[in-house]
Amino acid sequence: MIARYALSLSGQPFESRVMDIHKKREQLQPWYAAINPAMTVPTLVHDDQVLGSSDLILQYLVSNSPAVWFETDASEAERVHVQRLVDLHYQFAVERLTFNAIMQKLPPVRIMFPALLRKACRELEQELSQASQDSVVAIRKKLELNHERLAYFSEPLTARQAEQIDLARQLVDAFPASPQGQWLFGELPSRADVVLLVFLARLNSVNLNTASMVPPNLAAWFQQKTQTQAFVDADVWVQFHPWRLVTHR
Ligand SMILES: N[C@@H](CCC(=O)N[C@@H](CS)C(=O)NCC(=O)O)C(=O)O
Repeated sequence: MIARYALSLSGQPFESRVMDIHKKREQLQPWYAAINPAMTVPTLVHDDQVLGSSDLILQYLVSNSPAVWFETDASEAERVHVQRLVDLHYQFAVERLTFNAIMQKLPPVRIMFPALLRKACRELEQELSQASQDSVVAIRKKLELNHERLAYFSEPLTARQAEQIDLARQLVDAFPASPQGQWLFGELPSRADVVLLVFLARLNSVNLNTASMVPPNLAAWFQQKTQTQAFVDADVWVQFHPWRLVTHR
């Protein structure tokens, strides 16, 4: 969603190739591993450049469409500020917040999600035994990540989500409480705008876009941005779509 929104804002035409990362696990297929050895989505391929994560895609788009972005003419201090906000955003484990919220809302998921993780581990163990040298490290990393997830998601739900909500509030608080113009730092978007708006969309989709979490001017700005063409074109989820998850769309 971050990559799509940044591409839309850049005004760069792009072709989207939706990956089924859950059921078919297309990210593990050799053709994809060849372009993205970490076997994660998203990937952007442009001319002879391959960008294998959303933060790299953001950086690439800023240097490729400089006229669009705040960073281009920003001072050193402003650039450092934007980078700090982007880094803080990437340090936040958004899937913990999301899955905790879903588990609170839909009790069967409390059983189903760890079961799916255990199944993914079994399949990854199998893939490991047939994996090429190149993919062994990435698959081991995925296994490790899934074991970490299993450990985290077996801690008591209420306490772990309370902690995550607290961290989410700290993250939102690090951003300016009011945009300075159309965007956080004036009339051009920065990478911080992109990650914050997508994060607010996620909060909204799990009913955490509340007055105690999001300052009123940011909440109004978010609502206004959701109505813009770039945001709509990027297909950023502002609501939780269980059916789209299940059908991998
Ligand atoms: N920091 C990376 C994270 C990428 C990532 O973990 N993507 C997840 C989906 S949101 C993924 O590909 N999961 C499938 C997998 O790891 O096998 C980025 O922002 O691009």
